[in-house]
Amino acid sequence: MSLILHSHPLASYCWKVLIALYEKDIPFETRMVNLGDPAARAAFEALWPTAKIPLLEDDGRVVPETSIMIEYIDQIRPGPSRLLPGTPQEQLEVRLWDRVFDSYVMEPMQRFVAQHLRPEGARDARELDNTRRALVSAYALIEAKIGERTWAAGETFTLADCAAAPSLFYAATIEPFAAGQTRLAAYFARLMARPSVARTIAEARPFFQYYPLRHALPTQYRPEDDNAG
Ligand SMILES: N[C@@H](CCC(=O)N[C@@H](CS)C(=O)NCC(=O)O)C(=O)O
Repeated sequence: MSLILHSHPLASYCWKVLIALYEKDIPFETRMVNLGDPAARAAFEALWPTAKIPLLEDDGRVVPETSIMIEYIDQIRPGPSRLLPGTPQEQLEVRLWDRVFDSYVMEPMQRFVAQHLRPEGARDARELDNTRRALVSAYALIEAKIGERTWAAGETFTLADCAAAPSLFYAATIEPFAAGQTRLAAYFARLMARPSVARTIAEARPFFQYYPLRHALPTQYRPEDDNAG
């Protein structure tokens, strides 16, 4: 086993897999991908045509798509605890919450941030509004359905929590949680305190200066220049 993660420190889907790798305490090598460089993009596309980051390689075997990467990691390193635990029925709950965070939090969050990578005059106001509303709906769903669980799918930290941490971290810079969303806020606080998540965010911190919504980051993560002002 020799794992290579093609990645970028600011990319939310890369965080999802980094969190899983840190949960498993598994050795891996990181290769920074610069999708803005045409030659680097072409070489990366040759590995897997979507050219999305991250991409995992294990001794030359290419493993695309973050949820599959995490299932793969869980199979090759079942300890110390499973990221897809339980019976096939229980695993459906984990996969459901992984899909909820990817489809209804990560996706609108990324579309909103993509608008902010454009010059101000070139932003699509309707897209900004739609993606913000999508986040409001997703927060309401999570608040209503998470119940008394410690983690998204139960009492064990799973694949679903790997998806939740980066998606909610960046989403909260766009749309803060509503005052009454106490379960969502408490779940988010547990995620941020998880060592694998805290480590991933700490490693990304030097790059936060390039995040277009950096002013909305929680104070402790804001680039130092921004805190001064
Ligand atoms: N469904 C993919 C989504 C990955 C994804 O969207 N990655 C983003 C970075 S967080 C990306 O590659 N964006 C660059 C692009 O779309 O060109 C997965 O789960 O692996």
